[in-house]
Amino acid sequence: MKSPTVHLTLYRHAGTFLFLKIRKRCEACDLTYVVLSRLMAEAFQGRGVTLTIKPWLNNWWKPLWRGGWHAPILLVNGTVFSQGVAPDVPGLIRLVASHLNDADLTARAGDYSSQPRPLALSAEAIVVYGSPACPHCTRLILYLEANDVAFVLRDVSSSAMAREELKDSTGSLQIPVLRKGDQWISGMDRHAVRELANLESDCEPSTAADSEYRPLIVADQLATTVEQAKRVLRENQFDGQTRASRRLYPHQWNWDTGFIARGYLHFDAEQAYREIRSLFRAQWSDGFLPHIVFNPNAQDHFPGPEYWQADRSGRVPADVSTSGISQPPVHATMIVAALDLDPDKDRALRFLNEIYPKLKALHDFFFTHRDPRGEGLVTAVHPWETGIDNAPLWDEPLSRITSTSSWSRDMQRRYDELAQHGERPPRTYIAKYSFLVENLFRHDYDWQAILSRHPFQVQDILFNAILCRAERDLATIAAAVGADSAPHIERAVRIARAMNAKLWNPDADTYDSYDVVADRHLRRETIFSYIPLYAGCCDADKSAPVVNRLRVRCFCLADHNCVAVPSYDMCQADFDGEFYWRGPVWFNINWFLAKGLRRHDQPELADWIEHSLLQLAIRDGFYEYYSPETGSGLGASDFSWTAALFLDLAANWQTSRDSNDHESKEDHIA
Ligand code: 9WN
Repeated sequence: MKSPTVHLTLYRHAGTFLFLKIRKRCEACDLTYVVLSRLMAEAFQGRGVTLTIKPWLNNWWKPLWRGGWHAPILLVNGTVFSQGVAPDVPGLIRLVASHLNDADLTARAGDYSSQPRPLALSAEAIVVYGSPACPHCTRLILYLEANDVAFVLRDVSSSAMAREELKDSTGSLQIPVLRKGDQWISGMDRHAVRELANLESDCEPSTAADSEYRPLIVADQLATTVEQAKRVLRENQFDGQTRASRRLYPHQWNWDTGFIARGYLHFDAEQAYREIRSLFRAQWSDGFLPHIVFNPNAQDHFPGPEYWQADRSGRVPADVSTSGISQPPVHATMIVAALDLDPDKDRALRFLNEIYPKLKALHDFFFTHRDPRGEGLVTAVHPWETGIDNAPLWDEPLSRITSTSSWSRDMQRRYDELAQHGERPPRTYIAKYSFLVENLFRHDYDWQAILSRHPFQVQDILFNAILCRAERDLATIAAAVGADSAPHIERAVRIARAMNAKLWNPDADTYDSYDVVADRHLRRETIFSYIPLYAGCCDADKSAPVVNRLRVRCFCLADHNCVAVPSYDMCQADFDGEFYWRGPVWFNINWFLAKGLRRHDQPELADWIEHSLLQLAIRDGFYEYYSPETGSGLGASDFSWTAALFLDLAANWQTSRDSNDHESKEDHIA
């Protein structure tokens, strides 16, 4: 007989509908999430209870016809259990137990009933309102412990009394809250915490990181989010290809497609190959791969093909519209995994055989046309070409451009319509971006002429590290399809040598990008300096100092103050956790970093990053990027590469859990 199942569905006050987007935090929703996560990991564990979390605005009509209109809405087997407030925990346990006919579970409801009020506390006592399943609470608690601050913990997920106190003192249910007498602060704001707890101020590099700490991943929630990730990829398809995002980026983007293909390899290898094929269909005759392949049937995008005037190059394939700059070549690295992930090995080999010459032509292009002095380093000609558009690294080279351009107004309009204020580069930057594009098409995309006078030319550390890794992976592909792998290995060695000589900064113990026009290093404390770890291209004597520096700078590694690794050092005065590539957490960069740390014998740090990413998506969905301090999703929602890389991380998490289970079973037998 099939054992009974209870389906819990939570609609959080989040999501988008048409042009509406919810951005306001809903504390009752956060609390409900925390309560349910905890129950799934404890009382409901192994009892046939499933939990699905959905953004309410995308689905508002579904709970409505069951009588639910006020998020958070919790349905138990399709019937509204609670709405507008966090659920009554013992009542929920009893209801689930009655559906399951589980007397043992009914008895456990008592474990979650109200706790007595704490004894009268002195005005100096510190009280934390939180719950073990809330990541920011855990961060706050560990932070207080690390700083030897004594406190009383009131768990609002198990105690209705604690919830009342919280509501009385702060007027809301948002957690964590740290209270001292009648002062309180909400959230994990370590500056405010230090002030309230009378600790000396810090914005010190975080040496107190606890490498043992990993966010909790609940297998059922992970499984549900995996299905959501697949759905996001499918729903982002248009005319057979996956758009970077439905509204903000409604065409096919270059490095996005690489990441997206990696995600599809986990459940639809045929689609992974279709994505890569479609991108390379737009490859120019010199091997160049454009950063956008425009779909004429998709919605307008600014700047569209008419602004790029790519046809002036005379090298664009017939019937395709493209931009005129490229992006970091992640494709060989993403698709080499077909050899392991595609269950149909012949099909994988057939595809790799087909794509190998195109990948080779792309890598050849970079060395033939973008390395004019034969240094072994590729030069990018536009900030968009690096993929990290407004990284602080580009401020200095862009400061040379003073011209204005006609399109800044249109571009600004697109950002105003589609993105939130303060999350995108300002108009002054856009004018510079457009000036650079105009300079490219005025030279008919003649790279030699461009490189002799273009004002923006950078040897980007991220781009070159990615190419170094990609050459190694292309060597693997070459070997698999019976081609010569030696030239790729040689080229990887050449890039590595150049990176370790020219881009190494001995004073900082890490790598810089290089301003070719000014002939000097671009030293800013960005996370991109550490990506050579991932490429496996660091000299043997350099990797340990790089890891060491990463640990002691303000990148929050395994630190409870952050949700994952920010893109810019948080101690920098111009760090901005909401501003695109100048602070937020990005999935792809964290994915690279975790791989790099694993490669360099730092499995705990790599686990921390990967678990943090999984938890971010489980909790908030698949955003373009996230605030490192609050974890809130920013930029485009349902962003394709976040969903795709989530699938890759989830599969790895499952594999390593299975192998741990297997090992522990073997230990037991032994
Ligand atoms: C310009 C599509 C792309 C990413 C880039 C990211 C952003 C475009 C933009 O979106 O750039 O290419 O309009 O801001 O910076 O990495 O490929 O997701």
